[in-house]
Amino acid sequence: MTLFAKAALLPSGWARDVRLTLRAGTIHSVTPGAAPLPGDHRAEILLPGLPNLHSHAFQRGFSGLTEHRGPTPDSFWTWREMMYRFALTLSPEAMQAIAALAYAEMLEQGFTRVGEFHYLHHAPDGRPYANPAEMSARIFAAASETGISLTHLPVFYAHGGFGPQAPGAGQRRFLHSPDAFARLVQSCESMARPQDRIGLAPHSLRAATMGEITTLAQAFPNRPFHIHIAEQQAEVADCLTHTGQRPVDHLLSHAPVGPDWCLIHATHLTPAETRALAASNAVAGLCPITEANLGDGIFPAADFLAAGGRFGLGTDSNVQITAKGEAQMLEYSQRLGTRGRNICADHGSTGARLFRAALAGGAQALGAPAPQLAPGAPADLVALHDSMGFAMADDRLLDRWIFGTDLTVADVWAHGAHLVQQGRHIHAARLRAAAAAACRALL
Ligand code: NGQ
Ligand code: ZN
Repeated sequence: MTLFAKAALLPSGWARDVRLTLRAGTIHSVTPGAAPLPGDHRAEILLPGLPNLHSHAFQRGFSGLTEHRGPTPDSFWTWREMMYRFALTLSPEAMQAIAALAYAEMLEQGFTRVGEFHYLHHAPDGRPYANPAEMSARIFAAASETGISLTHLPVFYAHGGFGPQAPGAGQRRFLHSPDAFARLVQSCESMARPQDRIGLAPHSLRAATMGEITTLAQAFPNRPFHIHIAEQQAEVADCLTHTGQRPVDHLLSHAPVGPDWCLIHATHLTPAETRALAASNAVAGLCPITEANLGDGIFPAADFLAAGGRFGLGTDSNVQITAKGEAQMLEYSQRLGTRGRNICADHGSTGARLFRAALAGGAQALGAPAPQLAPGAPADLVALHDSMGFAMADDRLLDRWIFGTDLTVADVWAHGAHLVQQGRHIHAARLRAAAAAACRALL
């Protein structure tokens, strides 16, 4: 496959008239200042594909259906009850159909790899399926059907809360003994395509004890290691009651947190925790649209970035699937909180800072080579269309994509496959029909 782009974001910066050749899932050559050849796919603006570092694909199935309240105040915790009720209804077939739609939509938005934080493991009665890795197999099948690259993060879940408390009935599909969990990780290894990675994820400090977390980190070193943390204030208060420390402080002082780690949300941080998290070189896994939807709070982005912190972006609950929207919401939450503008910028373009940081942080968190338009890099590419046709080749393109209205995703390649054409996933109609049928049956 060969491509010609009028403007392309190379590791060295923006270039014009760039010709690329792709071979076997990787970029073979990149030539700026070239002339197009017959047969080249013609792109306007070419970017590396973004990693989506945090997804619960099944939650796509109830997008927009938790936006009403009953007689009592609604919260993260009442949302979680609804989410659990939905989770108890899902068959393996529905899981695959919903995940495939979510992954196709991610590709349509410019995400070329997904980190699937996967905890819906067992049958609705809580017993393992005949194949204990059945639900993980459905995630791999959805990734294969759509072509997105997958970092699969099977989740270790054992408890219902700090203490530890016994798990609740709504959590019965999530639970493993440490031994059964280790077997699940092994099974996942055997399902991975060459572009896939297997990490692991103790769900949270609520669902795994510090002893379980450190044992897992020792047993499975050098892989993506993700955990939800400090998302809700009630969780911070519970952690203080049980450990005398706040969640991120507690984790950083008891676990070997380093560059393989990704702390999802990490919303509630003191200034000292913010600096310590940045210094750990772990990635903060920010999911700004879900964090807004669930009423989590505002991540201290300015202080974290000033301390050299690394972050990536995730679509988490998949209530909306949009790459530019996550970056935009991150910046807008900061503006609302600080009453300033261009908070996530260094100096210069905010869009470029957000894009480059999310690219590097997302790849780090997902244990994948950083997507870049360079020979040897994975052929994960996004072509944007500019409806205004401005002849730009600079960072304003990223500002206009993320904050403006004129740039849209036209084509996407993941691992060299041309999966999105003219804004649509090549199997969009079939995948949408299958997911719609599965969801209608559940509702
Ligand atoms: C999850 N999601 O695991 O899907 C969580 C909710 C929990 C988000 N936090 C459940 N966004 O944290 O216990
Ligand atoms: Zn999550």
